[in-house]
Amino acid sequence: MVIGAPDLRGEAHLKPITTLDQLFAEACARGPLRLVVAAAESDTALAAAVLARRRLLAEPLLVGDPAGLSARLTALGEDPGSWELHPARDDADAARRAVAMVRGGEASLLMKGRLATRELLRAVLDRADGLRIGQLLSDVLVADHPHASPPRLIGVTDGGINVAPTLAQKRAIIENAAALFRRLGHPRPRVACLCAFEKVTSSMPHTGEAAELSRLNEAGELAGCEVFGPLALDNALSLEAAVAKGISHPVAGRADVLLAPDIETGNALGKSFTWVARARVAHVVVGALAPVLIPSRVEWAEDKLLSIALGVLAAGEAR
Ligand code: COD
Repeated sequence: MVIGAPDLRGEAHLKPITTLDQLFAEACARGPLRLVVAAAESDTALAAAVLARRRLLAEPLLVGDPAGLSARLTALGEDPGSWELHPARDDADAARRAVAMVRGGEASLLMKGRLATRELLRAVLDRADGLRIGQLLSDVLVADHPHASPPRLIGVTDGGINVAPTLAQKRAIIENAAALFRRLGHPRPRVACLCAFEKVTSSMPHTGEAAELSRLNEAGELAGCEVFGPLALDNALSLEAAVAKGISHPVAGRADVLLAPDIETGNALGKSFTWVARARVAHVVVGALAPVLIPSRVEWAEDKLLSIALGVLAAGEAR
């Protein structure tokens, strides 16, 4: 099987997915996809891989130390003999091998196990042997809106890769997230450019960039989504807050995706679902030859499973 670039720009073919439960069910209906786990000696990554295999969401291939992996699989109630294990010398070797398996068409999805995110990303970004397709790579996190009626998802981007995105990079990050949301059945996702304040002010440079991104969208130069900013978190997510501030725009109070101004904001916002609200999340890196999952080592197995589901939908490839 040869894997083409994931067509994240294609039209949506399904009813909008508005909850993580729907997302999981839809992904299970599309699977299984071959998933390679780099340095798979992580209890939560392995537990997620086991569950994904049992739910026919993924066919995992594990790269790491076969003896250690076999022992962990046995402890999880699995027969290691029924698993595809690929030896690696160390974490860097595991990253390279896992990336090569995606390049070679043996896997359609890549997930980080025990190794550091940077180590996997360096293999993914390698000019000669990585997974670049000429686009910016960015991470998109998806969570249930905790109190929206009717239910809806919230996207947060980019809390995982681009540290201090330039205006051009913010634009590419929006395009990536909007394309993923179209894949989830939202034909014209609403993107809020998140700032600390809803007016342009020279003391907060991100507000000016947010206004410029809105302008580009209005001018048709940033298409396939509705972009507005600057917006603060309250008036991005709550119609009541937007009305109270006198902001009237289709994105205000109804944002599907929150564009974070920098990695710190995106990362903290994403993690606040887990560590403040105890809510589930899924996240995926898009813009590469195949979706890449970079869950933190302390992320719950259930969230890693949801990320695999999101990756399956991002890949959009059923076998
Ligand atoms: N998309 C496409 N190409 C990229 C990207 C990207 N997002 N980032 C870098 N590149 C390309 C550059 O154009 C260049 O050609 C090459 O990759 C190397 O770029 P550098 O010099 O910036 O590369 P690194 O290795 O110093 O940094 C790239 C990382 C992605 C590793 C870096 O940005 C990073 O550490 N990001 C944070 C990752 C992380 O730790 N996340 C977890 C906690 S938030």
